[in-house]
Amino acid sequence: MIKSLRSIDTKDAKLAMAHMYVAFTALFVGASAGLLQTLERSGKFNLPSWLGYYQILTVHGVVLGLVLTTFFILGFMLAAQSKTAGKYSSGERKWAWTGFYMMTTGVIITTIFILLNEASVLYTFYAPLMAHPGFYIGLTLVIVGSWVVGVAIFHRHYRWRKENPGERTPLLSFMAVINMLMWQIATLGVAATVLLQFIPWSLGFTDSIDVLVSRTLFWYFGHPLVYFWLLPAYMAWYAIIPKIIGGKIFSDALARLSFILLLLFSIPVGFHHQLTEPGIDPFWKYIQVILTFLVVIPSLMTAFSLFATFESRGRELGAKGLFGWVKKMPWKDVRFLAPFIGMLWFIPGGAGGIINASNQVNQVVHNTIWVTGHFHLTAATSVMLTFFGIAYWLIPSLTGRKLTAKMNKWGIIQTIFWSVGMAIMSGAMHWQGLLGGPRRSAYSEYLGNADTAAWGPYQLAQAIGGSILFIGMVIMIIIFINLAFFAPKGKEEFPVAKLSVDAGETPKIFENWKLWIGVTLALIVFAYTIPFIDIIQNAPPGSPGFKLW
Ligand code: HAS
Repeated sequence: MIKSLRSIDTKDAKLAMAHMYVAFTALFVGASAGLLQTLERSGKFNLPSWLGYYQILTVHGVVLGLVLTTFFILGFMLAAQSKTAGKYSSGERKWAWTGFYMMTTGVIITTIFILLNEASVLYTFYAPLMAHPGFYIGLTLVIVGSWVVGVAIFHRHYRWRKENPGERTPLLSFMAVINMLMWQIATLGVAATVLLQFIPWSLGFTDSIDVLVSRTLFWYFGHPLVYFWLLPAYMAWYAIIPKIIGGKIFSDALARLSFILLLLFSIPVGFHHQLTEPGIDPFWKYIQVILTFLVVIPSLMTAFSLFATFESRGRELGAKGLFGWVKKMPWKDVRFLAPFIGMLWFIPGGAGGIINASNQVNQVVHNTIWVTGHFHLTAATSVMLTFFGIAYWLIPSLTGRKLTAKMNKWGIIQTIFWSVGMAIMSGAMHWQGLLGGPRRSAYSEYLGNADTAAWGPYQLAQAIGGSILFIGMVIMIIIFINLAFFAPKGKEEFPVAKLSVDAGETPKIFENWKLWIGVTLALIVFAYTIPFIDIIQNAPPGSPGFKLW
């Protein structure tokens, strides 16, 4: 029998790869839309008459923020679980495939209505803008499909525990379960607003929509959404990077604790996106700001753990002092370089988040292009560079190919393009935002406006950065195609680190799911019940909305 060159079970590898094909197609489409946006905003380029600015902005946000991320994350988590907990049963695999097809159908439906210009409502689809019902139905399919994939992830973990009673579960499988749990609980909010408000309203069954309720339900989902993107990057930082640098996981317990804290505190914080909105009692905004500061703690724990991992490995290799490890890291290995640069960018990115969350300072930056700069550092740089770093070994290891020295070199070039492009674009966005430059606005809206000249240099810089990023995206797509179809056959390592012998015991309580789900729900009930009742009781008349189709 010929032994497979793939790093995991062949059927599981095909399942994970199916997700990757959609993810990288989304990268191409979404990043191309991004380039057009920055060019339009520079004022040097006019979009063709059949293409609207808000139309491409919707493509960009939906395709990158919802499609690329969800498909990449699910594909990666399925592969990581198959690798560390063992292959899926045929029943579990069927669940995952069903979910995949549901999500893909949903993406096609949503994309059709955006392309028809009947859903130019951006990825946040704020009421009172009303898209074609097909847009909301497509998105519902994506979300419900992801729940169905989640069933496979939960069940595989549950089966491992049954097969290995009393043993510590594989770290990556545990982390995938936490991320999926957070996603399932959080998406209940967006599912509620779409099913109970948007779909009946866009179908004409109701005359109006309660705008504040819809925004509150959206942001109940919106903040954990960004952690759903971040946690897979943390999975790689905690469990994969140590192996790539030749080291060990510093502490299993600390890694699990930080994931549990992220589950607890990432949901009851949605009001920090609504600090300037009337109709929400300031007391409850204050409570959610405090909870936001609590959710920063697991990220600081992650930074601590990463420094510990780097320093321990550095000392093993003879490094001295606090930063001696820097000289000992494998800088020429793109599997390390790309995620590491992602970590570096997360330092200013995270600091920007803390600024956003600080109620008074939020008044300065809210709805300015600073916020766009913030999430291009966090999501589009820290998270995406880590995802690229994962792709360099994951794709060949799933397809039974090798990451060649040539592709490694192209990966390093891609990391440089991405970092330089993002530094220029996101830097200009932060700066313009501090001066009050609004977000989500086309150049054509400024024409004849005194602001046109004032914002010109910043928006030109964004176009330059955006163009460099576009080249980075093209390089990434070429590398992806090479690794998926053309790289030489071989066995590429799926790097998973072992735990350091010096690490302490992992408390059993970390696997007590009833407890963590219970505390998560209790925190949500605490943070949302009273203000939500208040919002409904004191709601002004609903809005009839603006039909965009
Ligand atoms: Fe955010 C808006 C607050 C993190 C994404 N955020 C957004 C939006 C997005 C987004 C998409 O409170 C816009 C939504 C929209 O469309 O309106 N954000 C935070 C806070 C954090 C945070 C407190 N955000 C993220 C992450 C995102 C993301 C992560 C995506 C992945 N954000 C906000 C707020 C708003 C907001 C408000 C609303 C603004 C408004 O007014 O609209 C925190 O989680 C950040 C904690 C992070 C840290 C950094 C830890 C550093 C690490 C790296 C270590 C490096 C090493 C290498 C080891 C504390 C772990 C070192 C090596 C050396 C050599 C030095």
